[in-house]
Amino acid sequence: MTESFRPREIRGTLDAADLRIGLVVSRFNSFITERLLAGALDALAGGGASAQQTEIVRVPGSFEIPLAAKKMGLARRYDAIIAIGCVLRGETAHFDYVAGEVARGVQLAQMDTGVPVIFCVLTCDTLEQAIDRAGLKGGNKGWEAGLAALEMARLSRRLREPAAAPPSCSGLQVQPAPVTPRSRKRR
Ligand code: INI
Repeated sequence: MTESFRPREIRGTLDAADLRIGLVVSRFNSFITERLLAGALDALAGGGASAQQTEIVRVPGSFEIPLAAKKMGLARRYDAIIAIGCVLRGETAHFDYVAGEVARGVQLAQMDTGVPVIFCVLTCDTLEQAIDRAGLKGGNKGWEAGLAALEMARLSRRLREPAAAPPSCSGLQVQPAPVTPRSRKRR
């Protein structure tokens, strides 16, 4: 590849100015989810977000996260949404159903609404693993989610700008097809 081949890169920044961020937080395993929430808020505040730009929606358990996230996305109130939950493996297959459905549902929520939904749902075998990821040895996944939310919110805004189109397309204007009597739908 030649030195001169430097395509334009489009990235999101971590600047929270004028972004609106929603968080949907599961009460189940709140010992963990509250720590993840604190980490996420830290990251948002670090990017310059204020409390006025941020809203928290509470749901009973992780299984309820996808519906709330989808409604939040459809409401067009937020530039990004952070989904926070913690699913711990028990003795039955319940874990697999809840963990699988929340992951699938969160992905569907962002694909259906076009609003980034950051996946901050821990799926752990033990409480110790969850504690490690909620601020102990493994850092705080909530903080990582906060950064991801800012970056995806900014990136989404940039990708909506006309300037994000490749230069070769910049002069291209798509004309709507002329409406003729033949193209009109017959009733
Ligand atoms: N919800 C969780 O968020 N984490 C869990 O570990 C969990 N377990 O293990 O049961 C859990 N269950 C509740 C579930 O998310 C729903 O709230 C409930 O089934 C009602 O729909």
